[in-house]
Amino acid sequence: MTSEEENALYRLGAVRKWQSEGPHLTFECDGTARLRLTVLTPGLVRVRVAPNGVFPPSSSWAVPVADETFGPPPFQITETDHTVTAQTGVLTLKVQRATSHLTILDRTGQILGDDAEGATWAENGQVSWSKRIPTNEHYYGFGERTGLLDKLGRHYSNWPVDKASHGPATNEMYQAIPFFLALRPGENSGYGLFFNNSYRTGFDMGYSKPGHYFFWAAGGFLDYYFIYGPTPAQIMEGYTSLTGRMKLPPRWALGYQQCRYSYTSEEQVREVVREFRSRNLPADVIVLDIDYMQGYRVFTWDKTQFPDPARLIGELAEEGFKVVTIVDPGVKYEPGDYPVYEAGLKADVFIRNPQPEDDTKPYLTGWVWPGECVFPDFARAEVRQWWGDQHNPLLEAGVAGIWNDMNEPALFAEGWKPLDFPLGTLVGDPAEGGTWAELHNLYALTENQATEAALRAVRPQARPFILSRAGFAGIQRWAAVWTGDNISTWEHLEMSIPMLCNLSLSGVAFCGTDIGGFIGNADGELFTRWMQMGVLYPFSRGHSAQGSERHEPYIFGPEVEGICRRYLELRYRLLPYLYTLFEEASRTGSPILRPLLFNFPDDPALTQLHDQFMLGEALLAAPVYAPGRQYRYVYLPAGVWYDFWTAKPLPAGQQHLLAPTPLDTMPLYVRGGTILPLGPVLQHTGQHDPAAPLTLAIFPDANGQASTLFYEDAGEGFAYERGELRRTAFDCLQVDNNPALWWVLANSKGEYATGRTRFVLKFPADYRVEEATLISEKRSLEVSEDGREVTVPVSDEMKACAVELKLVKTAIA
Ligand code: MIG
Repeated sequence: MTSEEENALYRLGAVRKWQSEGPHLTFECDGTARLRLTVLTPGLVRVRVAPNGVFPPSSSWAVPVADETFGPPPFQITETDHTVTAQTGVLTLKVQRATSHLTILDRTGQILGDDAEGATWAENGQVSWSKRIPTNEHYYGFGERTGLLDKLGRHYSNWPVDKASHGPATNEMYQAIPFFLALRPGENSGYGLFFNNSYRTGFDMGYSKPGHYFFWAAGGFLDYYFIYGPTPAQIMEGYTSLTGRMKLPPRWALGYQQCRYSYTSEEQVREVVREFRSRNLPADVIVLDIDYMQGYRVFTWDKTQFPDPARLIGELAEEGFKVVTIVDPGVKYEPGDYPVYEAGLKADVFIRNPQPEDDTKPYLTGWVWPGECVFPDFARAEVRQWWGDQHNPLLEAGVAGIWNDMNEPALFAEGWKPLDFPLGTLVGDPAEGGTWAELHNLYALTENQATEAALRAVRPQARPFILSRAGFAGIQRWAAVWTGDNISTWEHLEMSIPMLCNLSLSGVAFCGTDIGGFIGNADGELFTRWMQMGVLYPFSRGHSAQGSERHEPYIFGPEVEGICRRYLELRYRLLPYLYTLFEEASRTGSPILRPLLFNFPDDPALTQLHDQFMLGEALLAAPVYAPGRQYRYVYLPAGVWYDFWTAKPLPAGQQHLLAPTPLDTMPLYVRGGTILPLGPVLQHTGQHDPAAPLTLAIFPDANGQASTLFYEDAGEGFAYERGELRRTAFDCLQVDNNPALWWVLANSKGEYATGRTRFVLKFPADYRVEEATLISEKRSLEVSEDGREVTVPVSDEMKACAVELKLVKTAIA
């Protein structure tokens, strides 16, 4: 900020009077300034300051739900000479009369958010808000961020940019999500803060002033949502109740996807598909990068290299492959010759140049792959409609999903110097008077909204799959996200864990990084380790840059190929579990991939742990991210744990163990108390067969109990929204505290007829089943020779069943 003289700074000052109306508690402060607290739910409070007394609109691009939709929850107001206090039942909101500063406390009186300088605003439009950092508070989320997990002491700004070859110290990335979680491990304290402002914003978490954090914006409103936890899961539920949740994707999008910049011809595409299938490397998708287009003109096909896209896509479908194509927002500026440009010109959809050089070029331009380009103004509804319609040549050919790249937007001046549009450029609905300063951050969000509408319109029965590089808070409503142009190095492999953890904690559950690394060349070892980790990314896609060596899993020789096959098979076996996690994320906003502290917020040892992650509640991965590693340390939190690969129990948790990590092994653990639903190995999700036996791998906790809530539906379409789904609670428990007598119970709800006819109960290595009976039919069940598997046939209509087991716990080597 400039000196105070040139740029006078203002604050709220003293409370003159206050009034409450519905969910709002409004304070009239010095001059025209007002402070408003809006209690949306007892744990969710919107806090706004209006310097001129006029508050921002009730909803925004990021938060489409209006305040009114929450319905006013009751809160009680008490006053003293010094304070005005609202009690919501969960939170205490205390405003100091002298300063209008706000302190938020939980039920036990613990201070959560505590204004230091509070809100300030400056002559030049900058706004900021500062609060105190309590001892032992740590910060997570912040969108797409490089570096380590915990962001205490860091500072960041939010402005999507094309940041190829980012490193640990990079600030702005492709995604801008002004949201964070504040957690105090072990102290049952946690909240989230969403700064509802689409201008360039920033967070300074004790970097400039130890003991204080502040958030600022270059313009716009002082408007944030305070989202009480205290658990990370509750915070994510609250945050996504505002900014929205991922919609349940089609099952095929959970399969492995293979990409390269680029597969440049039909023949190359066929060859890659042949290699995958002939080598039994499971995969669902092949991705076409920019070279499928004619001269990089968006929404065209290069008819020399791809003479008959519909036929090609049809052939690939027979092999169980879907096609996803890249789309760039820049439209080649090509008067006369390019129908997309001509149509856009006619419909007046491009971002206008406030000072055009001459009448023939009323639009702002920038250089991208096709040369000079113009850019649709996605903040206008009619432009989104127009853009959606342009997808027809792709969708008619049978393209299954869209990959929105370069949508920060990335553009260049002649000579490939990075460029941005002037901040004062008028964009969006003219009635709203929006400028590029306000709408730049929303460019990708609104583009993806257009893409999703187009996919829904053309294929009303298909769930859209969209992948986006840039985005803003709420991007999860429309698209999956990958972390852009990473590098084929061990450092980038390691960094992908905290990056995806923080992105996941920013509402983006469907996320991944380029497996193998995009820029540069992975060797076989790096590629192997990346594949081991990457099959657990929610979005699992291999990719590599133009000019790099090929990066398909069969390129590096038989050893690497064999290991990759085993891990791709692991992903496909995990699909029943993964799909359940996706459904949960779409309903509650829980991340799929998460840092351990998400599941164990009470364990202070996890505050900074960046090199392990959880997949849901049940799986803990400790990948290898350095060359030549024969062992790695693994931290297991409290509880009972099992080695996934051997199903052997491990020494009690809350300590480190040293895990052997030969090249073919990524340490993977299962938390005691869970039942892991596993499917058979598939080559692609088209082979999904609900009648195939579902393996229920049982991992008992210390009391001999385990459970899961397993989700199924058709994997495509929207019938699940009308109840065609099935949730089955599987519970395993000891009967009468008798360690030798167990029941496994299954109880289904929902209308989806699975046709499932068999379950296989599978026990850890230290158990032996001696006898198993299907209780309802008093029928004894088949037990495998090693005593660890019991096959349970169930009839189609059966929604509940119970199996009684007599088993012994054995000593194992
Ligand atoms: O680097 O379309 O991040 O995944 O392969 C140039 C070509 C533009 C950037 C994307 C990358 C993609 C590439 N694109």
